[in-house]
Parts: sequence; structure tokens; C-alpha cells
Amino acid sequence: MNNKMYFENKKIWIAGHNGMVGRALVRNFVKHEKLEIITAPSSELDLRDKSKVEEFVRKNSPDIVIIAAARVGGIHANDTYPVDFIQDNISIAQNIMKSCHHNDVDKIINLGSSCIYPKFAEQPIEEDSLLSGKLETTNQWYAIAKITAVKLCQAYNKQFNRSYVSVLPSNLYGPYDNFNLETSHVMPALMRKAHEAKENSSPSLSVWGSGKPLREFLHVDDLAEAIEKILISFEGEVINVGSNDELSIMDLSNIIKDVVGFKGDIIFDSSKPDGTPRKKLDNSQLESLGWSPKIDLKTGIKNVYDWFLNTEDKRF
Ligand code: GFB
Repeated sequence: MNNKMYFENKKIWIAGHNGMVGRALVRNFVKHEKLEIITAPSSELDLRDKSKVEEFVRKNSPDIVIIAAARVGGIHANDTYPVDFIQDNISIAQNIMKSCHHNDVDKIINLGSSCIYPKFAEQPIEEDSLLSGKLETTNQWYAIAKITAVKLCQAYNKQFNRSYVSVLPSNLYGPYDNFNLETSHVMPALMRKAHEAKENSSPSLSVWGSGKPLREFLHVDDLAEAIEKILISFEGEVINVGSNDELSIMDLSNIIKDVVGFKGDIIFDSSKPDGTPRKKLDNSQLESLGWSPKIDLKTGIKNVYDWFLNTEDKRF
């Protein structure tokens, strides 16, 4: 079945449509004229409120639901707000899945992350590595919540023959990312730091940790396209989505320095944690579906910095 036919006369609810991933999903799915996209801002629908979620799903009866809503953050935020990260993410997943099952929604895409795999998982990480070892301590709370969501999908598939699929992307970046220096991920944090250091003619830029950890970065527009492919072609329950674009935080810092045009020095702040040394995904399941990413890292970083310079809509 081709993409167009699959989405004809269907309704898709993108939960978390205002976030970085949610906006990329809307940008991707609006091309399907006969697909109705349902959204609800968090000001109108608190996904942690079970009865409100149940009422929303009953009233809108979507055919497909993408859970792109979550409490997310970088290494420091995860380590600082454990209750919020575990509690909010479990209730969001549980409320949406329970309401979808009650209202006979057969297809869910549940978004996880590469950081829910064991800290020292064999690299590249295959999907069946899940729960095979200890978690990275700084984000164990988020990881446990997201692992629970993955297992909940599998439980609904086993007990009620649902088609609830968990998608585990590598580190993501793109427009509408969070640029708050305390709660953000490394990519937006370093972009903002380099930009402000350039604007203020600062002599240096502080990078957390040793700069040695490796990360694999995927642009959110590539993720959105991969999710469309997964909806149509993937028969399994858990699938990685990576870019194979892996580099050290040190190398990333230098690319961002170049893109922004900051000429000062990079100072590594060893008082901050490195987190997981590496979390390179095995993307062979996705590659076997015939999908590969289109946005190379340097182009993607330039794309985001152009957006950063020209938008009023930055989340600081
Ligand atoms: O992106 P990040 O916060 O999250 O950090 P993780 C990645 C690496 O970049 C770490 C370093 O080694 C950080 O120490 N880093 C350097 C910085 N400078 C900075 C900075 O200014 N800000 C930040 N944030 N990092 C997250 C998980 O782990 O991965 C989340 O905690 C989520 O739950 C996400 O799953 C995908 O990649 O280490």
C-alpha cells in the first residue's frame, strides 16, 4: 500500500504537537490532504488527567495516535527532577494507551529514546538489548518510565491483539528545540552558548563533562519521515531510528563553533557529568524497510541555527 492510500480518510492524533518532535510530525503529515490531524494544546488537555484524556479520545475517535508528548530534558534536568520525569511520563503513556484501547484505537506510535537502553549495552545497540543491564543513573527515572511505556504497548498487543509500536530514536535536534541552558539537551545548549559568546565577544565557551562521550544525532524531520514509513511498513513492536551520524561532544562543539562563527576557546567543565559514554543504535530493522535519513549533521545544524537567528519563537 502506498503512503497516500494508507492515510486516506483517516484521523491521526499527534499528542505533544507543539513540541520539537510534534511540530516535525505535523510538518510531515500535512502533505496528506485526506488525513485529518487532531491536536490539543496542553493548556486545554493535560495528558496527566486520565478522565480528560478518555473524554478527548472518545470524542475525537482517532485511527492513529502518536505519543510525542513527554517530560523531556537533558542530562542535568533528568538528574534534578526525578519525580517529575518518572511520574509525568508514566501517567501520560498510561492515560493515552488506556483511552485508546477503550475506544478501539488500533494503532499507536509510542516514542521512547536511545537513553532507555543499558548504560553499557553492546554497541551498536539492538532493540532486544532493552532491560539487559543497569541504566545510566542520571536519567534512570525517565528511562524507567519510557521502558514501562514500551512494555505497556507490548502488553496491549499480547492481551488485546493491538498494534502499538515503540519507536526509539537517537539524540534528536531541530527547530523548536528547548534552548534553556539548565534543562536542554547538548545541541541547543551549545548553539545558544556559542551564539551568546560570539555576541558578547566572550573569550571562551563552557562545555559540560570531558567532551569524550559519543552521541548519534538525528534531525526531527528525518524522524518524522521514518515514523511515516514505520506506520505503513513495520510489523514488529520496537524499532530504533538513528542517523549513523555519531561523533564526540568535543567534535560536536567544534562544528557548532564553526557554524555559529564563534572564534574563542572551548573549556571543558569536568564538574558536570558525562552520562552514558556511547549509545549508537543498530538501525538495521529500519534500513530493511528501505528508509535512510536525508539530513546530514552539518547541514542540519546550519538549518537549526538559521531558524534560531530568524525566529521569535525560541523556548529559553
Ligand atoms: O544531550 P545531553 O544533555 O543528554 O548530554 P544525554 C549529552 C552529552 O553532552 C553529555 C554533554 O555528556 C553532556 O555532559 N554536554 C556538554 C552538555 N555541554 C552540555 C550542555 O551545555 N548541556 C547539556 N545538556 N549537555 C539524555 C537523557 O542523555 O538523552 C534524556 O538524559 C534523553 O533522558 C536524551 O533521553 C535523548 O544524551 O547524555
